[in-house]
Amino acid sequence: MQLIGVNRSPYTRRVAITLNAYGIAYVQRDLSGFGNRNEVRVANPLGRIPALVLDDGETVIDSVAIIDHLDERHGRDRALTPPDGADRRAVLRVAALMMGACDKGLQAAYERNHHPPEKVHLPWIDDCMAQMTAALAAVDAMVDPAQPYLMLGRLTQADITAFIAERLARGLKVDTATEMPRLHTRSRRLLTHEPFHSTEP
Ligand SMILES: N[C@@H](CCC(=O)N[C@@H](CS)C(=O)NCC(=O)O)C(=O)O
Repeated sequence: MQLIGVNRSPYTRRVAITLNAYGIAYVQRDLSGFGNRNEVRVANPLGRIPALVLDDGETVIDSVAIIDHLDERHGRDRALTPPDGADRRAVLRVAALMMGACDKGLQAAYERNHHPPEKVHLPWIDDCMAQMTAALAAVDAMVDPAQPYLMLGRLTQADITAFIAERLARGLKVDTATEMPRLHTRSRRLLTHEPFHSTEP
């Protein structure tokens, strides 16, 4: 199996952590959506990472579709996204909040990095960052420091997506230690676990 993408991308890292958590062997091609677009397009005509090339040559694109495939194929009774019911909805709610937070954080970064300075619209950046931090604060409020994981007493996609969103926020200069202290501490602890540690960019 081949994972296409760099772990600087939160979407790619989510997939890399998931592959590791499921104990799936893979090789990674460190390609960037912006810097290596032509190479990325071979796997994904949109030119975005991540993409996952399966052993039979089929390519799955977009982190949501990739996670869905990995859960279906490798999750069995311990899927990182529960298969149905209230548990599934609860995990998907956190994942949607955290992936939305990543989308917003990256929109803010793109506004700053992909426009000439005179065309950067600061209110848009502020609005995106406010949405990102509001979502992170909501999940921070769900963290029970006495419990090792966010829900169900075990690792789920809620933890993985909260981890990558907190790390992205930190990279975007959000002071998560002050603004989302429980999430910040939780991320630091998860980083000592192999699937998280081994995917550090
Ligand atoms: N919805 C996609 C988003 C993927 C995405 O935005 N990837 C970025 C890197 S973080 C990318 O490749 N951007 C290049 C581009 O959009 O041109 C997913 O979840 O996989």
